[in-house]
Amino acid sequence: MATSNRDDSPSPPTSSFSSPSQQQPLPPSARLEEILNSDDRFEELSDSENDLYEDMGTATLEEQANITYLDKIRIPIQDSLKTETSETQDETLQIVLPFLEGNPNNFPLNIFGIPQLQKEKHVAFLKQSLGDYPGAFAMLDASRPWMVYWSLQGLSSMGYDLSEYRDRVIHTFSLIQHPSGGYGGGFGQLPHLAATYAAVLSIVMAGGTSAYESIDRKNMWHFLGQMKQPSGGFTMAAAGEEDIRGAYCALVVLSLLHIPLELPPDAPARAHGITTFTDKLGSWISACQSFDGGMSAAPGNEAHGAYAFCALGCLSIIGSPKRTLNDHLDLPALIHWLSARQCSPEGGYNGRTNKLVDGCYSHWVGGCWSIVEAAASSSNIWNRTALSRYILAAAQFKKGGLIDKPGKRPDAYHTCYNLAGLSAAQHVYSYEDTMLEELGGSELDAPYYWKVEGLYEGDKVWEESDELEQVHPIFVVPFRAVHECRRYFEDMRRLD
Ligand code: FPP
Ligand code: K
Ligand code: ZN
Repeated sequence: MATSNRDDSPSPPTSSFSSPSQQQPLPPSARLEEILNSDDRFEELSDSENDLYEDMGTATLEEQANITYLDKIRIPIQDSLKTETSETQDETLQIVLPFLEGNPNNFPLNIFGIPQLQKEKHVAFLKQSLGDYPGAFAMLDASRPWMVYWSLQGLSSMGYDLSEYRDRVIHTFSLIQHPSGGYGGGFGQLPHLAATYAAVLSIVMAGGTSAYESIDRKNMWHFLGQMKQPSGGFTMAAAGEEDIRGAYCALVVLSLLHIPLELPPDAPARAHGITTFTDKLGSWISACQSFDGGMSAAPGNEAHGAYAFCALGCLSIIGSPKRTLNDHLDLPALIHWLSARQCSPEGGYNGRTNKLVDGCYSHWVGGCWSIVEAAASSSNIWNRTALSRYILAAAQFKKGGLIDKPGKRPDAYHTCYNLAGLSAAQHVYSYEDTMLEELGGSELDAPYYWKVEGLYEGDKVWEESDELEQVHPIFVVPFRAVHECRRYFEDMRRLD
């Protein structure tokens, strides 16, 4: 693979296959070298050969030739019906394959012949993303807490010490904490659960007494009380949409800050017989499971991988995953749906049925597996190797930062969630049900019984220098930050 340095552009040759007579059973690396050094790969199939493969409704010869050097990844059988969806998928494959076959970015390769994780470049990219933005970014003003969270989490996953950012984090979020509780996107903006989630996680990553004390927990309790709905779910903002992001974001904040489960007296849901934050929550999440096994934003909507993570994260805060996932979900159906999100031969995940691979789903879908494995009897039910290969080979931007797919620009969001997915692939976590039974089981303490088993020891495509830090499976920040925060608030009964 080291010899692959064809050209710098992400556009692939119009056709890259070898004729049937050349398909000798060579080891993948030798075979790849042969193909890359030969002009035959640009040869067209004869019309009759093409027709033959099209009539069969299976992978074309071209696709089958690619199989040879995409070791262990198989191309699924395709039907011959052409639609906008199938054509976009075909185009995407043509864009992605050269990055899996070769090394168009000319990155240094690891011992597996895969591009090394460009940590220095990604650190530089994220540090820059914490700086100033030109005017064209004004529309992202309400997402400022997110940009802080993605950047800090990405940096910490690469082992970068965040202490230089502590004072800035405290100052920034003190200004955008709303006087009535929760956080908005910026000074003067109304509180919103997504901004509040990103703000709290950023403060938790910064860590320390002054960071924790900057949060007004009593007002937070009131704000969250306003979001709780008679259905059992949560809205994202006052009179805003009720969806599963709200349920996950609210439970993350309630658990980390150890806020009482009892709703504040002024919570509107009380008029409907709801008295705690967890009332009817499990059954509301149940209703978000769609006919195909996936999870949707709200009952009746299309399933999406990002919502699957929110659902599993939320259920894992209200109790042990083994209990809550099996009580409230058709788990085999969800596992089936999640498995179908891993694209072949790309190796990365898409977010929903018949859509395209995208690096951010490395976390939204890839991050579901630790939780699922804690609840199901099976383990090793996802392909960590293929996902890591997509991230390292296709989702690193040449100049730093990570991306959706080749040809796209990097941003802090895709950088954070590609890295979270790679970390999830590299580490094995388990859940300590017996510890929870002995020591806890109340006040949303379920997410504090995760244990690190160690590094994944199966088929690897990463070496030591490509390894990332452990990331908490539920809170998506470092373990240490999670435990220090909850310890700080553990014995605080009073809210003021
Ligand atoms: C579709 O976008 C994306 C969605 C419907 C959901 C996005 C939500 C999240 C990524 C995160 C939610 C989580 C929290 C914690 C707030 P698209 O149509 O552009 O992408 P697609 O084609 O890949 O589906
Ligand atoms: K997308
Ligand atoms: Zn994306």
